Amino acid sequence: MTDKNKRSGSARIMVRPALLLGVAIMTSCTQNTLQDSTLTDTRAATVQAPVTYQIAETNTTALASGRRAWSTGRRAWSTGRRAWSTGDVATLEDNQAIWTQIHLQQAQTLSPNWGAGVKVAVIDTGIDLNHPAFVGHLAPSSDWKDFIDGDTNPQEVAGGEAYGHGTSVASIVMQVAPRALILPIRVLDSNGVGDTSKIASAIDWAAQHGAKVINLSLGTDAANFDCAVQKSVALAIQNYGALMVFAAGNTGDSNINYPAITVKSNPNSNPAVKACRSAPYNLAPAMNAGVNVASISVGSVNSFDHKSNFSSYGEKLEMVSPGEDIFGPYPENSAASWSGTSMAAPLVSGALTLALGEKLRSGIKVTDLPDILIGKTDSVDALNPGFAGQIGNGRLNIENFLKSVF
Ligand SMILES: [Ca+2]
Ligand SMILES: [Ca+2]
Repeated sequence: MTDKNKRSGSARIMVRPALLLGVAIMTSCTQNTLQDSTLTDTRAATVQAPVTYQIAETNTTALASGRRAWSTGRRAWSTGRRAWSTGDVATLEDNQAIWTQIHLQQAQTLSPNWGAGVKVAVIDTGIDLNHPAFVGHLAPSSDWKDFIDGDTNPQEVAGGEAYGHGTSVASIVMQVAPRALILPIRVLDSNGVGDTSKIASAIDWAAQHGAKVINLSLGTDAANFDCAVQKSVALAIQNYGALMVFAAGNTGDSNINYPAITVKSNPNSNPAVKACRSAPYNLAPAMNAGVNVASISVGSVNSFDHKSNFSSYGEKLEMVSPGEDIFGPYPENSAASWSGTSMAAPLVSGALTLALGEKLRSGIKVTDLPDILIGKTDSVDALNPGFAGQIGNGRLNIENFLKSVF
């Protein structure tokens, strides 16, 4: 691990969620000697019992499939240090190597509005609404939603290994685009488990409440393709002009998760999508036409541009972004770093948000942004000889992206 970890005297908590449906989560936790009495993450270290995902049997119709999805991040370590007494979140120096890697400083100079006023939906475990890091950074509370509890308070709930996941994801968007308005929507419980019918509803909600970027750091096995989610994605794009960013998944193999697996090529050629044309979805081909264009799938690399061991990959992956040891707020006024394609995706969401906060060059439409962003990545194939052609067009370079759209 990093020097930073040693310096902090942190608990190092390795969480390795299984990523196949019906397979138990195996968590492997190692804990260093605690030197910081403010550590607030001891609960996570106690989550060691295997949790079995089960397909819900009660709802067998496709509309309420009961299929489960899960978050794709894993906590690498958490410092337990207290931070953010100021009520603001800066672009944290702890992540400086990553900022250099993705040219963030130059990008933020190019986009002085820093994403001001752009709503970014974080469809996740909720966030810690009380964390001072989010003060002044959230969409109005009338936009908030919790599809797990069925209420309007998407506060993260302690007790599972995914506790803090949404807080991390939201903060990564904010660190790239500090004036974005985060719209928190809770669809995963504290174990990072959710139901795709809720995820479909969450996408609808996000679009209807003005989210221009929708981040989904979650996914399910590609075999669990879901017409309800597919239709929600299509409608968010076609009817509301939203852009979508999907984490590729942490399988470490070529099994890219759904929905990420669907967004590189025209979905109308996908047999699973064709099945959504009939009732009750009636997902017409025209509705699908722009889904791939307005969506991005994101895998993970480390700070040396080597593919992360955990990152899913394959010919259908569009790009990669740093996703290891990304530092940010953790619930209860604390801080942590996380690793996962869950962390790679919100860097891309933040990049889109920076673009949306500015006037685009004449002739460039919002729906052009994702493919321009993908096209302006830096190829890292040469650094990943075993994965050439399997890790998308390259690694995020926000400066090059923004230079092409302003
Ligand atoms: Ca709630
Ligand atoms: Ca795409």
